[in-house]
Parts: sequence; structure tokens; C-alpha cells
Amino acid sequence: MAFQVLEQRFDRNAQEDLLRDLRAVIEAAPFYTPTMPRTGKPMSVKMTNCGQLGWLTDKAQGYRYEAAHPETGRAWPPIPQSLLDLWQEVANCPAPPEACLINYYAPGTKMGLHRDEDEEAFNAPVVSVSLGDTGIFRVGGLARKDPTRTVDLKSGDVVLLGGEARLIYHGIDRIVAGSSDLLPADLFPQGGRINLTLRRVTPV
Ligand code: MD3
Ligand code: FE
Repeated sequence: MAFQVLEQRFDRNAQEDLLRDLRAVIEAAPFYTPTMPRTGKPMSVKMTNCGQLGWLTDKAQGYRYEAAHPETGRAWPPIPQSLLDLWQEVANCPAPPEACLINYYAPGTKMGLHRDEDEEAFNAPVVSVSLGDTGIFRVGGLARKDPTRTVDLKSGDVVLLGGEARLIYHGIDRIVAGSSDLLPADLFPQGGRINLTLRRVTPV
């Protein structure tokens, strides 16, 4: 497996169902502003998680996985069944995902080029779901200096990253404001984009 985009894996109806599940998750585990290790600089992406483990970062302890929300102290809510089903259908992995990171990008937000290397489970893929406004995704190679290209990630698209691709550099250049009307205005008055990433943290 490598880097694979399953375009429109979720149709509009399925995206709305997924947002209903997410609404319950966000009520139990509100978005918070993560901060960079050492500098404490706030990230522009807002984050929350569901699953046994959630990805966190703050000034004091840096990047890591934890079982509880950093502000409420409560355990992360469970991963919705719809996402567990997706993993089972596409991940080709015998064990279920342990973590689901939920990123929210308001228009104007970006995520710099990076690698995901805080998991010990590099033998399991990452499965990502995009909802709302289109994200301009940048994907490179195993070295930071490798050439990069961009891919539009639209609402309902699923990205599979496994094998070699699990450790490639990637980021989000920008969000195309107003490209989708999926996100509900009561929760997301500015629109924007949500990305869900399902992962194993411990080796399979
Ligand atoms: C390529 N998120 O949370 S998802 C992240 O759209 C992250 O929110 C982006 O990068 C987002 O770490 C990209 C697609 C994705 C996820 C994991 C990857 C691409 C990846 C892991 C390895 C290589
Ligand atoms: Fe990443």
C-alpha cells in the first residue's frame, strides 16, 4: 500500500451522518488549541480526539498520546461505529484503530510540512477523512528535500497511507473558503474544514 485517495468515499448523506456522530464527540470533548513543544506557540489548527488514545501537544510535554482530554480531564469519547467500519473496510489491518485525531481548519489555517512519527505502529496505515471546505494537501517524499506535489482533498474524500508512504512528509497549504456548505453554521460559523485521522499507536 502507498498513498491512495478514495475520492468521494462518503456521499453527501454519509457525510451528514458522520457530522451527527462528530457533534456528539465534540460535545463530550470540545476543540482546544494545541501549543508547540518548548516555545508554547499556539497552533492555528484546533484539535480534539476520540478513541482510547488521543494525540496532544503542549509547551511542557510536547507531542504524545494520552487517554484523556487536556482541559476536561475526561477520557476521550469512543470512535463512532461508522469510522470503525471504514477502517475495517479499507485499512487491511487486523486490529482496530486506537486513536482518531480531529483537526479543524478555519479558512486561512495551514499545517506545515511534517511527518507523523509519534506512533510506534508504523506497520499499520493511517486512514484520513476530509469534511467541509477543500484542503490543498501537499505531499512529498521520505526526505524533507524531496519534491512535493499538491492534491485537492474534497469533502467526502478518504486518504490511505500505508507501507512506504506512512512516513512521507505532508501538510496542508490552504483551505478553499466557501467550497462546501457541509459544516453546520451553529458549530462552525466560519465554515472551514475538518479532517479525521484514524491510527494505531501501539504495534499490531
Ligand atoms: C501522509 N493531517 O493530523 S490528513 C495530521 O488534513 C495531518 O489534517 C492533515 O497531517 C490534515 O498529522 C493531513 C492526511 C494524512 C494523514 C496522515 C499521514 C497524510 C499523511 C501520514 C503519513 C503521510
Ligand atoms: Fe500528519
